[in-house]
Amino acid sequence: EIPTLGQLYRLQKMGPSLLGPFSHGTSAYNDRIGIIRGDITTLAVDAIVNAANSSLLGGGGVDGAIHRAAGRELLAECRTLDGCDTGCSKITNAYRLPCKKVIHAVGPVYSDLYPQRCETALRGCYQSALQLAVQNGLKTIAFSAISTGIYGYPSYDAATVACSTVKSFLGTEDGIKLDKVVFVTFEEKDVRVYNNLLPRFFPPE
Ligand code: AR6
Repeated sequence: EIPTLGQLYRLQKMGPSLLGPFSHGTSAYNDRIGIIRGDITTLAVDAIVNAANSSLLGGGGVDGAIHRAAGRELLAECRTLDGCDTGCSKITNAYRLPCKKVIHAVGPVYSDLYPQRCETALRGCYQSALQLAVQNGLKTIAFSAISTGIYGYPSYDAATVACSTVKSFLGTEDGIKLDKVVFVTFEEKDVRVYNNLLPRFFPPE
């Protein structure tokens, strides 16, 4: 049974600095999963996950917002990384951002001709970002809705991949090392989709 949006989650408008929403838990159902609506660049988590492109040299959307907020040093570090393959992630410092690290994941450009290939790549983004967080001793990670903007991945399908990959990972030996995974929604369509899917993937314990 899926509770209504209002019953389930307190969607929070983010202020510039926060630990509050994370320590209180943003979800009524699972204290390791959170959902927030707002600008990912304001989150004081250990790592935020950028929806980058394979050059890692910045762009529009959330990538543009992250580079603007982090400052030029981020671009300078990204230049040393030699790009990143689709479905993979690389980690950098966060410079002027309130988080500790930025994980740059390169999502697929969606194509209905190759839905399976897109799904595999998107899964790879979440999996590799989670792995990088653990390898770097990070405990809290916030994901942007990778590929669902400029890259055109249907929101519902993308959120399904996000939830299922996170759920599997949290159950592994590495996954135990993470305290919290937050899904950051920005547009209304993604809010609706996550409010529908989260209680199904992360039911009350
Ligand atoms: N905070 C959180 N989420 C955001 C923000 C923000 N400040 N701004 C946008 N979103 P997109 P993609 C959401 O287009 O589809 C760039 O040019 C947005 O509503 O940023 O993976 C890169 O360089 C959407 O749900 O990323 C690549 O070339 C989600 O972030 C290309 O876009 C992702 O949308 C990547 O496209």
